[in-house]
Amino acid sequence: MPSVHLLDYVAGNVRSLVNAIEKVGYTVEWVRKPEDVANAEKLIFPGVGHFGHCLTLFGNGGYIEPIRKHIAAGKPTMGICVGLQAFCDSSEESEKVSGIGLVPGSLKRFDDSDKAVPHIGWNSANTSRAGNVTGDSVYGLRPDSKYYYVHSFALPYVEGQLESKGWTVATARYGNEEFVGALAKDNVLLTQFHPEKSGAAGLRVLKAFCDGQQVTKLPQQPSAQAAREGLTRRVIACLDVRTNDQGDLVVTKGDQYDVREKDGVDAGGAVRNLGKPVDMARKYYEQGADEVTFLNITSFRNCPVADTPMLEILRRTSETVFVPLTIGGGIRDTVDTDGTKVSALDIASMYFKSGADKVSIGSDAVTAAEEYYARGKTLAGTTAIETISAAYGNQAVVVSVDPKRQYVGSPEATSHHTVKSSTPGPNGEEYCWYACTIKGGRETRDFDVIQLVQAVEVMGCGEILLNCIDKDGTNSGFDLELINDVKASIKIPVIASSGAGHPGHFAEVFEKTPTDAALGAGMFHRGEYTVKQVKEHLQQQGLLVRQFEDV
Ligand code: 1PR
Repeated sequence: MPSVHLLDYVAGNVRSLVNAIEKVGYTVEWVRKPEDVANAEKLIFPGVGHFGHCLTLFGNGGYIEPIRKHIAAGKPTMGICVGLQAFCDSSEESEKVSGIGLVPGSLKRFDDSDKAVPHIGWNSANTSRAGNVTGDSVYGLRPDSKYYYVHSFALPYVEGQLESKGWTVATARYGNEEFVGALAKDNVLLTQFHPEKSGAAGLRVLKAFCDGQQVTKLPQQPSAQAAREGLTRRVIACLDVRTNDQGDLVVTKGDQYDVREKDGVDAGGAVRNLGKPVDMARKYYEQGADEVTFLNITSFRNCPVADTPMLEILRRTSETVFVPLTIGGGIRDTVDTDGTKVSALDIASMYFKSGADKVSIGSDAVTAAEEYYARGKTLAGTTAIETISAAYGNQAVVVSVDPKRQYVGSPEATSHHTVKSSTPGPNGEEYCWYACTIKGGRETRDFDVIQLVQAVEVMGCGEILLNCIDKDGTNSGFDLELINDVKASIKIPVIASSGAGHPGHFAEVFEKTPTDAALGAGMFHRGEYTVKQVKEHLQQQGLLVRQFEDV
């Protein structure tokens, strides 16, 4: 098999990229020191984390000159995400550090006054906006395809500026901001999006780069509808995974977090078994899920951390599922079966190496946030959220919230932040506050969801997975009041979860709240609806979605 070289200058979550490269028919050879660059023909530079951190490592490692030579020699070079940014002049993210300067321009942070930042999700990389109306596909990019982005800083698009220097530019739009989604010139391809996480559309770009196919003909000119720009509505399939009483890992689903069967032959306590995690993840990928989330809802207490069955599930899933994978459950400092201390960062690193793109933290985030307030809103620097986001970037850290409604007669009846609810409490109470819970809802804290999300945003969390125990498994729709309230209190993206029972609930949550994504579980697992049906429904309602593409 032919090979491509991958730059390994920092421990990153590059497993998915390796899988994607292998999927398009190449093997990976590693560049581990600057001298290795000379052995490379095709070189890929995966950008990790922070602009300044990335360039400092890169500069201190002695890579900049060898890479310049590699490019000057006309050899194929690709940069992904921060790997695109590093080739620009500079970035607002670290003003003291200079970029490589191959691409003129400076990266700016997205304006968060009217939208969530980071920009997470599927968006265009459309070369026709920037003047390519010839019907050509540059490095396999198509105007009607969508690609997975996750970043807070972007290169603003200024018409004609880069084109006048010989670059072909693919653009995307987030809110009112138009930015560079990809850039190509001769032997260089730079993508702000992650091709390895962009399904068939991304694999096509990766293959075109590896095969050296700079320009091909588009199979067809897309319709205006298909080439509509902007961030699509993200639909996530979530798999709650646990061991059943036979010791097998199964996908399960609770009713308000109770996963034991209540009727039928298994009534009286067996764990509800809805299928095999790897097979179900693949099925949802093929139905068009924009992301797949695994929540390990029980910890595997009798097993060494390194043998955690979730690692194997991730390894196998990431070989065939080329959309972002999130893993949650048990991400905290722990002690291994042999007594060794294992940090939350070590656990997260194992998951990233096995193919996860994000980790989701539940109980530990609540404890850390409570301590943050107890210290007078000062950061400890040692929490799971802080250490993992420092190493892998904020976008890699999700906080999963499990709130439960607490009804009160009036806002004065509690010190917590309340909402006026259209569904009164058992005694006719008109207000409620949302209490955080830990340990899968088993323990309720005197701490509200707004306190939690505001604290974890400061600590470096990049996204909130907002469950709601009252709604979980009810098929009665999302808790719109909760979602609106949380969205109004933070800038980072929110994934609405709990209560989806049919495609109309997805349309409702996107229309009646500013949520950034919506997640479903039970309705998909029970086979009542497919992700594809949800997307079709959203599209009929005029909402922009990504449809599954075949290779
Ligand atoms: O506390 O860091 O070890 O993480 C544990 C994780 O496991 C948390 O993310 C917590 O939400 C999750 N969890 C714990 N117990 C349960 C349970 O169900 N007994 N599942 C549980 C939470 C949330 C969603 C769910 C949606 C949508 N599940 O994944 O699937 O509510 O369901 P629906 O669409 O069917 O209504 P830590």
